[in-house]
Amino acid sequence: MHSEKMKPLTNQKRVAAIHDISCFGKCSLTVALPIISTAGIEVSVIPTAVLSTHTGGLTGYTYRDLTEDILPIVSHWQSLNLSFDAIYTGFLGSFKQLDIVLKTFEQLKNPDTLIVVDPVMADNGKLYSTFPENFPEGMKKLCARADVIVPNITEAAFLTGEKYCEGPYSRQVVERILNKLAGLGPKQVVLTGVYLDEKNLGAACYDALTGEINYIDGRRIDGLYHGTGDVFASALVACMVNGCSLVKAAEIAVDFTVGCIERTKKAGTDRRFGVNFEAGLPMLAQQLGLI
Ligand code: PXL
Repeated sequence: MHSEKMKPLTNQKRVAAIHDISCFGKCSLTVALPIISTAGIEVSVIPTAVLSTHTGGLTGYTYRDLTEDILPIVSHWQSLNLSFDAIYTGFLGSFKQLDIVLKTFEQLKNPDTLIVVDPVMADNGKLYSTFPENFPEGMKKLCARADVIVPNITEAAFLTGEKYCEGPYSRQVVERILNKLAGLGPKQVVLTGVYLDEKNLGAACYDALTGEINYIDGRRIDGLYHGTGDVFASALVACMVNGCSLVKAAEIAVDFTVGCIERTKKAGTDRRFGVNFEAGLPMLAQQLGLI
């Protein structure tokens, strides 16, 4: 007989994470894996591309597109009858992968699988250099199939046709964007990089079913810290799969991300090299009641 203590082991949750591997620079899978694992969740990965570094502010990176590997990986998984509590997508390696990832949803999801789409493609008003101009149009289809989408302000502008502008933002503008994003089809939206004044920055959450809007604030620290979108979305997924509500998950994820940025600012390391999320992992486990 198993003791009560054994239960969590048999009920361990499993997430499929579909992102690139940037070998250096702390983003995508190299942050999703440790952060979601910290929450006690098994992470299976489908790498979309392998790069020597991410593409933000760095040049000369290698780029191996893994488009042709995704469906064979999924087919093999299907033969093993694996089930996933969530599928979490981020940086994709090609335009063709948008349709392939849609197929992957069909093949791997069961009625209870949470689909979280981070429409990684742009920041600071600009589309990332690896994506063609029509990529946002294709990304809308992925957002339509998601339970939760996690765009930043720039990605939201590309997805809604709103003009990109820097903040502070009015609630009216934020709520118009949230409504348009919900109009793409996801059940819930977490818009990141939202600030209503110069001192605070965080996320705005929208639940399309209830119409509820929540603003979650953290301390605003000036400057662009690379990989923080992936750090935030990974923490959000970790919390939601552990049973947190959208708003509770966003609160923990904002706190976690702000902590990473503060630590990194204090250390004075190159902002392109990513944030120190590692030192925040024990606290994340504690907030989730795991230690
Ligand atoms: O953090 C988003 C991201 C993920 N993967 C790659 C990137 C970026 C952002 O620049 O270049 C390869």
